[in-house]
This record gives sequence, C-alpha cells and structure tokens, in this order.
Amino acid sequence: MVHEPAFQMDDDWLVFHPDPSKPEYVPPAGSIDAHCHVFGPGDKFPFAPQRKYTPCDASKDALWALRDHLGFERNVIVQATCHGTDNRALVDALEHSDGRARGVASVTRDISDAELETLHTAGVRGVRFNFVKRLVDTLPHESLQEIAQRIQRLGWHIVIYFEAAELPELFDFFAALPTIVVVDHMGRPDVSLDAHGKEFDLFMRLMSENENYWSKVTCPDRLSKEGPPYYSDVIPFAKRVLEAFPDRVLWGTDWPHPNLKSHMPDDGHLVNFIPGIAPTIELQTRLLVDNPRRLYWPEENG
Ligand code: 0GY
Repeated sequence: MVHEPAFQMDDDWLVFHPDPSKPEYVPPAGSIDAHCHVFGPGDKFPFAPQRKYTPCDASKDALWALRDHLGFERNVIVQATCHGTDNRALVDALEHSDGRARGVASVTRDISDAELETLHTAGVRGVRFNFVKRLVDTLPHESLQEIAQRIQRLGWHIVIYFEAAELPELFDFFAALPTIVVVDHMGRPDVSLDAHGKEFDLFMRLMSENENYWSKVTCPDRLSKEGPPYYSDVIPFAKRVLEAFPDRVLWGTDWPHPNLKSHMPDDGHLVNFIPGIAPTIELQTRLLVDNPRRLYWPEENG
C-alpha cells in the first residue's frame, strides 16, 4: 500500500539537504546547536490550522543524525509557527533526546500553570514571540506581556523574531520585556546596507542599552545576498555583534531551514562559517558552549 502523507507540503518548499558535507571546522567539545526545529511528522503531530506554510516532515531522528555529523553535542529546538502553540512535536523530541535537547515553546495567555510546569519538566526553558508578518497574525502586546510575567517566575527567557524594518516601532515594547530576551538572526538586518549604518546601529543600541538582550548570530543563508558557500556579506554584521557582546551570543543551524526559496544550504558550509565570525578558540567556546549552556543548562554552571 502506498503511504499517503498526512499533509501536502507547499509546491515551492525546499527540502533540507539530504547529504550535507562534513565541515572542515571542528566545533569545541560540548558545542550546542541553539536554533533548530522539528516538523511533524504530520500524521502524528498535525500542523496547525492557522499555519502560513506547510513544510516537509523533519524528524527528531534526522536532527540527531545531523547533530552528530556536524560535531555538535546538544540542541535547542525552537517551536516553529507551522505547529502554532501545539508543542507536542517539540516535547516528543525533548523527551527522546537523552537529555541532549532543550526547547523554546509557543504558548497562549490561557495556558495553565500545570501545563507550563509540564513543558518545564520536558526541558522547555523559553517562549518565542514572533513578529514576522508573513509567519503569524499580529498578537496583542498585552497578551505577550502577560505571558512574559508568567514565564519569568519559571526562570525562562523570551525569544523574539522580527525583521529590521519593524524594530523602530517595536523598540520600546522590546526594551520593557522583563526576562532575558534572545533575538533571532540579529533581527534580520538588510545586509546590503552598511553594518555600521543607521539600521544596524539601532539593533546594536537595543543590545547595548538592555543588558538582558542576547542575539543569535545565525542564518547567513537567510540574510545573504551573495549566497553559499561563504555568505561573506553577513560576516561584518555577525562580527560586530560578537565583538561587542561575546557573552550574549548564540549560534545555530536553523535546520531544516524553513521558507528558504533561493537555495537550500549545505549545513557543513554553515558550520564552516563559524570561525569567520568568531576567529579565536576563546570566542568560539563562548559562542558554542559556555553561553548556550548558561542559558539552557544553568544547573551545570555550579
Ligand atoms: C526560522 C525562520 C523562519 C520560520 C520560522 O517559526 C517559523 O515558522 O521561524 C522564517 O521563515 O524566516 O528561524 O526558522
């Protein structure tokens, strides 16, 4: 019998690289891929009715295989919008990770304390607020503030995803968030602009004025106009963030790279990008080991 997938992925969906190269760069022992996702499988963990895209299935086992192939030891799995606030696929992955994955969930304000506690036990340590208009319907700020207050009590943090053009409008709301806040992909700068220009200066101001702010120096594949394998036009942006805030940066693959239309990256190339932005072993260790451990496995830090 032919197995029919439960969901038909979008016609223009690019499936993750089936056979990424072995990176030349070897990450330090204990490295953590701090931004990646699992999708479905759709017949077990259905995609959300309100989703803006239907991806391919991207299983936890494929993620663990990639982790080992790239030379990483642990993962932070971030809930993607195609699963809405149904965190079951995320929790399933965390519970089958042998303690080697922690998570960032999406929740609504009506989540109960008991449900939050269950997510915590599974390994969730943060919530994600998404402001990217092509991915989500706008959420009222009061509702996000309420969630922020509630998760603060659990010692969780907030991950925010927005595009640079939206930052002026969101700046004050962001600055008032009470927990550690991690910005996805450096706030998605337009890398055809100057890394020391007005647009990126505003992002740097958000980071410097708010010591609770961290940034993922992720997704050269998403930001670059130049493209693979070096994504060189993204380097000045990532270097600027890393040099200014070496203790508040994270790195991740973003596997399985949702919504990329120009190309599907070879994950090995993405790992080779790391020493170009973090040239010393000391910086690399902070980026890949110490910082993500402090945020996601704080119990290990004495
Ligand atoms: C990313 C980027 C994207 C998608 C999502 O939750 C999501 O659907 O985050 C995107 O389309 O830019 O970080 O995975």
